[in-house]
Amino acid sequence: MRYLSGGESHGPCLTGIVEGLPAGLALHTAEINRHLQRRQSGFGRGARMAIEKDRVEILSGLRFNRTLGSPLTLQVKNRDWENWQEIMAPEGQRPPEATPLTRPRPGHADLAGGLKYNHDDLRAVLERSSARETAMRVAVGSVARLLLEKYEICFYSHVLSIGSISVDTKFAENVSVYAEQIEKSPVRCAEPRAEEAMMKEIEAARRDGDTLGGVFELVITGVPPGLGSYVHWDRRLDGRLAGALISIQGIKGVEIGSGFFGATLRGSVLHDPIIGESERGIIRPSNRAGGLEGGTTNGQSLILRAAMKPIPTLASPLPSVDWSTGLNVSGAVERSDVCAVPSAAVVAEAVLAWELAVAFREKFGGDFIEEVDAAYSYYREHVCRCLRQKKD
Ligand code: EPS
Repeated sequence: MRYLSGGESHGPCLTGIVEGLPAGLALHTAEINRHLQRRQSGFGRGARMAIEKDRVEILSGLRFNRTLGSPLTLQVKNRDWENWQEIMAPEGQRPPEATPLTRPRPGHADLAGGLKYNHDDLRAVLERSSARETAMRVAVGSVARLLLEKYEICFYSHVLSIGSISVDTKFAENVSVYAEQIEKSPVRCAEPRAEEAMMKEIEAARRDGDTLGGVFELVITGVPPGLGSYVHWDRRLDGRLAGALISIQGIKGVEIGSGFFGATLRGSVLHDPIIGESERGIIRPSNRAGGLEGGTTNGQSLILRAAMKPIPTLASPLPSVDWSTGLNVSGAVERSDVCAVPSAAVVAEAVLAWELAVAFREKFGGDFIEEVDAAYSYYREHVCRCLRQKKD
């Protein structure tokens, strides 16, 4: 499976084309829209989210709620386009009242992008580097997720910290139990004490013209063993999942399982024993590996964490240099979010769903959904047989 996406933040729409889905997969846009809505919510978002009401339209590859096996074209319109039609016009000239953006914001793509593509107006960089692009990633990832959910693979995400405020570890360890609470929380946090403190911290940053980052965690349950492979570096699923996470705007760190903490432990403490039991066959009493060994899923839940830096657009900007005059100035001030960590967690679910679905398709193949079903059940039976055979 593969996909491409296009679209500027204040252009008419975002577009995605997904190729390689099996024919016959049930698909309802309501489910994609539900995830688009989840991405838009969260305490700390800016005024743009009050304008947008992201909804997907399917332009090809679907008939009567079943995929056709042909490319699936998705579109999410930008409501804000109405206010930007002249500034973002695909043809004609820049209107005289549209001042070019020439003060690159430290931490944003502005300077590196301006150098790379030789843009005199850095708006040309901002428009595509903006996290607006993640709306299409969520739409595409939600299609992949529908495929995986058919095989009872479930996705959870929650926020572990915002700024200096962290949740109690018991919440991190029982994410599925707290799923409902997390969905209701404006900061995707199950612990009321931390939720309140996080919101206060975001409010304080907003008052100071500042921004906040944080850490979120993803747990994916029901993953069969054997997705990805150890046989070649680019087939190792840990690399592909970590790459997908770190490609989300603002993500600066990724951990799998025990991650950096695991590096402080001895091997005898860190690694998850393999135990044979007469009732259950082979079991793993712990999951510090985060569900991945040798770049391959091992049948346990996937556990990943990602660290997001504070958003670089600051109402009280840092020093910068004017791109057109070379003079010392302050970075550009644009309408922006104060904290988008809860939204980034939803985006992360989607990008992981995509990578996992790609690996799932590699393993189980099939041009139509019944073929996938057959390959999947054959393999499940094989795995159960193997694990049950081995006893104490
Ligand atoms: C973003 C700036 C803001 C955010 C945007 C990401 O947009 P605007 O400049 O239009 O106010 O709202 O995020 C989204 C539009 C979105 O859908 O997530 C940025 O500069 O990266």
